[in-house]
Amino acid sequence: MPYAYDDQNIFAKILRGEIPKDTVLETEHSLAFRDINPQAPAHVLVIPKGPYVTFDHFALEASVEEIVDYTRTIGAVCKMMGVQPGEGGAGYRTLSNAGDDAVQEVPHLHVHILAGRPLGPMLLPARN
Ligand code: DGP
Repeated sequence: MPYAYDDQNIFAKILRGEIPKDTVLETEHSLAFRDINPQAPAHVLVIPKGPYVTFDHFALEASVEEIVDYTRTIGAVCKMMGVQPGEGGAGYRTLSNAGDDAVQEVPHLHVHILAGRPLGPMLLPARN
């Protein structure tokens, strides 16, 4: 089933300026802003401005220009945060939740960039 984009989701409202945001970086096709409920000392969300629900949706349907802009924006935010391991930073984690199993709360693609403390193992141990 193709993705249906809900333009009433909270990030669509942020993009339209209906809800305040703490902007880190804005480009032609992307927006980076601080997470309202940070899970690490530094926690930034990067979203495309286009109506994409998940990473796979974006990766398969976005234009080359959007993909390049979005990828470069994630890199630029890592640079601004000073977390690049190749530049003496202590590292970071990017993650993007998609769908029910991953507990995606907001149905607009967002990559989390988490940093500022040891982030532990990639996933919690399985409960089954
Ligand atoms: P996820 O579970 O991956 O869909 O994470 C959604 C994230 O969005 C979560 O870490 C909290 C954040 N969030 C939800 N509402 C808002 C909001 O209104 N403003 C900001 N800045 N972040 C929000």
